[in-house]
Amino acid sequence: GDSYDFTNIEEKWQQYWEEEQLFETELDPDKPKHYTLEMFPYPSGNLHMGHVRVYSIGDVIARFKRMQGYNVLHPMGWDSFGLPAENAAIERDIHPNSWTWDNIANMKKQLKSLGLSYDWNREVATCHPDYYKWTQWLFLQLYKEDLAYKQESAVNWCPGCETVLANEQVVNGGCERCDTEVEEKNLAQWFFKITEYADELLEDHELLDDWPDRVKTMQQNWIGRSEGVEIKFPIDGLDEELEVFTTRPDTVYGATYMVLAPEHPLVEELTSGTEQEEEVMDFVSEMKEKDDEERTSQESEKRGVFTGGYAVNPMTEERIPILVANYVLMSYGTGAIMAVPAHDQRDFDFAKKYDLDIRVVVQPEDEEMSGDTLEEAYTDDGVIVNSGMLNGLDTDEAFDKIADYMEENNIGNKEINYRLRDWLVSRQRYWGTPIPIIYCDECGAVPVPEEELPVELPTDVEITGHGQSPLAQVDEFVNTTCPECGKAAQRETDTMDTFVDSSWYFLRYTDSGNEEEIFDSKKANYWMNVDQYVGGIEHAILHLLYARFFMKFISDLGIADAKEPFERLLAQGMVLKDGAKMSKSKGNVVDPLEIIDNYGADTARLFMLFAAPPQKDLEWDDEGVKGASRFLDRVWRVTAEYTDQIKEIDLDNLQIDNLDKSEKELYRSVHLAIKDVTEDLDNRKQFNTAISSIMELINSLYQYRDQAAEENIELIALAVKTAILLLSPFAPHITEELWSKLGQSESVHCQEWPEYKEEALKKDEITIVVQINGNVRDRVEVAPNIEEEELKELVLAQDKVQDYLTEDKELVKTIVVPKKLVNLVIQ
Ligand code: ANZ
Ligand code: ZN
Repeated sequence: GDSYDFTNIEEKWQQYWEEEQLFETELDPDKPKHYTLEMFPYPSGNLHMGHVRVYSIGDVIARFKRMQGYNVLHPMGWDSFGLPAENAAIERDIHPNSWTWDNIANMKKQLKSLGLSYDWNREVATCHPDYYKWTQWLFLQLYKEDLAYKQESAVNWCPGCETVLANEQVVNGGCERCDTEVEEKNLAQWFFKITEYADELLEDHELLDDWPDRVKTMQQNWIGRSEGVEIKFPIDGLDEELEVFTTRPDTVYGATYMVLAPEHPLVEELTSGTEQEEEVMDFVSEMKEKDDEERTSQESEKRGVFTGGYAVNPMTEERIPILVANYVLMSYGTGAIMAVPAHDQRDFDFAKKYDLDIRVVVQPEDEEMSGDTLEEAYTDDGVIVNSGMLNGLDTDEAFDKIADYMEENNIGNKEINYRLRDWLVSRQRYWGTPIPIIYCDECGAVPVPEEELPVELPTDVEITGHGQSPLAQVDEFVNTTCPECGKAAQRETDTMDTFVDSSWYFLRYTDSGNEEEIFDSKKANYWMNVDQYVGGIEHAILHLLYARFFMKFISDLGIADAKEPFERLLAQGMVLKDGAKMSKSKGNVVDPLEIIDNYGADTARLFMLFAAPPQKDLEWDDEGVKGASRFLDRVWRVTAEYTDQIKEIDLDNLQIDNLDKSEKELYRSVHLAIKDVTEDLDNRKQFNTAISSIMELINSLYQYRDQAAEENIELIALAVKTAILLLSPFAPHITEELWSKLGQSESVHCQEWPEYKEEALKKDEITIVVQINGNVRDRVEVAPNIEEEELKELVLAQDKVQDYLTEDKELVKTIVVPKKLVNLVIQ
């Protein structure tokens, strides 16, 4: 017969879907909606296997939900601002604009060759003025609400190229391009106050039941909320106080020394003119060359020096030495700590090294501890000792008591600290969204009036990789007039972090053509939130946190109701080859286009979805690809064999009352497959086992064909059609072709998802184990309601049993355990 010519078939149906606008969606209040979204790609040039995987996963969900009767939104677009476009400009003298749009055109073609069910009408590209106009609009709203502000902050500066470097351009402390040692330089930069939403971002994890726990945990650690007390320690001989942040005020009686971060302003004050000055300043300048991570990493040794100064413990009036050390950071808390070596491991290690006092103030209820014999810090809860008014309390009670006492006596204040910092969004880059601010000598920073948006990115720019922000060199861009007073003024020349662009794109999809507003609230409220978001675990923190922050802000603006953007999150695993992530540098890349050319998109998709559950890493396997291809061939052949007969069949004529045994088995297989595939797709998102169930159905069909004395063509029609329907989300082209060959005029993707019948799942035979003298010798299949006498007779009639009932043996007893076993005692 005709074999499966995937090249022509796949192209034909892709064209058909496009012409018929099969996947274009409109708001429909009468239908339940489902919004499936995969993280949009950066248009780097070509699709890689990771893309194929994530987009195949999303496509299965979208197609399945559509067949289940949902009005499905499944859009696609481009995260198209960013550094690689500028690098291409420098290295190959291509304008970032044309580089980006060429890549978009190319990758769009590649996505289409995978047969993905996108509503391309809603396509967005973050580098398009129609899109970034609204990114700028959001910036202005944040500015209005005091959630965008400008402040000095350090950047990586390459003295060789005389330019600011992104973190990823700094390699081992040197410039990626010229290898010059990178310096820190302070620039006034824009920040978003994400910290204002820290608590809400934490609390609303509660709404995210269907997110992986590990993602929520990572976000939690990133936000890093700590409740504690800021305690003021008077400084001996100075009219000043040293403030420290501690989460363990209950251990204040155990503080035996204080530590300042090297950058702490008190360091100079305490040491200037003293004999310690030189040693301390040498230490400080050595530390300033290392970044926070290097200073505090587990491997780097704790080091410190004495400042010569003393603080007074406000609870004991004791004088305790003040040191400077590498393990305390200026960027957290107050940049200073009280050290309690008996109960903090970092302090313990440091105290051991420098022979400082270790004083136990918490111990387990049934054990006495001493600082002299302690081998590591005791960090668990326990009973307070050696602590005046706190003695005998447990740690929690002591926390509350001392915190209240300190507040009442003006010794300290309860504080909540966050590890999370405000979001630095300024980039000294060309290929990004211009920040819509104008600087006027008279009026200061003035927001660009909304009706003047977008502030367009000029195209005539020289990108050399040298000098300040490229936009600063474009006079026609920079020079403008003040919106307030009309005098000459200058535009901001920084652009925004590309994470800003991707923090709200899911909302724009709901109304991407809107020229009047960021989106129509009615549409956003109909579609949001995203029911299923699919993407890489590498975005577990930043992108997902920023998107959640923007959603909350937009919700507070009153233009959308949703508080959370993504209802369910699926973090897909990586695509590996030979045990390693596919990457150019490892030379282990398999090109998706080659696989599509050689095997077809359906095979590529099916392999990806079958080889591993979506959340797990997937090992590329050429044999697996061939296996997927053979399976599709099997479906093709068995359908082809019956096509002419099935075409004539009306499934309503299927009689199920008088099916014989093999018919019943096939009938049961059909419904079992429906049940398993539906549950795997709906709840568990286990596409690999869903595909196995379809394979089992096809096997049953072949088995039936080989065994049936007389073929029940209605039943075969049911099995074939069901298999095609179940397979259609995974392999959309071949199923569309087979469906049309069966004489159907409407797309397989517009069919209703089949439903299983509970009664069809019942196995109407049970297996009874036959034992002779307690040993299993045989099994028989019987009706579940068989009479005991009938069962005995049947068992005795079995050949294997007869073999044991030789002339010299006698059956002395028959024991029947209903529905399970028959034991024959023979002597
Ligand atoms: C005394 C103490 C006793 C502490 C004890 C801990 C255990 P989290 O939970 O991460 O907020 N700390 C405070 N500021 C610091 C800084 N700038 N650099 C390094 N360490 C700093 O941690 C808070 C604890 O980390 C604080 O509580 C402080 O040590 C330390 F048995 O104070 B603790
Ligand atoms: Zn002005």
